[in-house]
Amino acid sequence: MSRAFDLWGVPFDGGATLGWPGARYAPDRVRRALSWMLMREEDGMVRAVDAGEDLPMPQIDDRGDVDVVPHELQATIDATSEAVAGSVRAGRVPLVVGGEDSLFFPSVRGFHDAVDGSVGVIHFDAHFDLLDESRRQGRYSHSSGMRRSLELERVSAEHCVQVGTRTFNFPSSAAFVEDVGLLQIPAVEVHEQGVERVAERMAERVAGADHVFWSFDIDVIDPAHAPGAGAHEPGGLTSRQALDFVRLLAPRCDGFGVMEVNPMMDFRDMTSTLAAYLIFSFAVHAA
Ligand SMILES: [Mn+2]
Repeated sequence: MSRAFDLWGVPFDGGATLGWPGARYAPDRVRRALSWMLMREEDGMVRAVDAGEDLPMPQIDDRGDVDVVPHELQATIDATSEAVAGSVRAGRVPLVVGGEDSLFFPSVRGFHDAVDGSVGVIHFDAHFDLLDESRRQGRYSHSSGMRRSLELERVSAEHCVQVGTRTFNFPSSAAFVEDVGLLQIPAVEVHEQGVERVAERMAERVAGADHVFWSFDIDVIDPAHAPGAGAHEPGGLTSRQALDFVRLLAPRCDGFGVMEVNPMMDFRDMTSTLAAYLIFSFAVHAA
């Protein structure tokens, strides 16, 4: 049985309390880049060159943009959760294009609220996103998505994994990872162990979850491959590694969100283009 997909844009960057705003422009640019892949269809098939086979063209319905409220974070968060939940309840796989990473939590929440059973979260990010409420960033910023997701009733740390973390972060966030038993696979380990081994570890991690949502902050990719991000952390994944992860793990996932693509920091749309490839690859291999 093949699965169908709903594409949602969330043109909002009001939760970018650190780093650069501009992710509100991502949905339009990513949609434009997607057309390059969509035109490869022949008789309902597309050649998946990396996989070495012809595969069915995924059925992606562009649902347009979520009805964001640019000056109101909470209303935007709620609208995003509703959009995602609506797609999941309709039996469709949501593909979310942020927006900055404050849309990570409402995406997971909408997904969680629309399913029964346990929910696993795959979180690709240079950062931990484990901040608790603070005066500077509030409760629902682009730095707290994983923390808030772990508070959802049927999300447990044992089914969650963070991949691609690197450079420097808060000691208190690292202590939180230990306390709750979250698995973190830093970028260093991805480079040391290779994509296939890490993908196996991830699959084991989410094996016990009834449903899996994958949130992909584009800054998990090295700035050399993805300059159009909300912040630059050197030493990240390559675009090749990212596409390989998506090809290997998409079949195990039931929702996908790409966050933090920032066209204002981008170079000739190369990051929006990569985001479109990640989304399209996810749909091809998750279908
Ligand atoms: Mn990040």
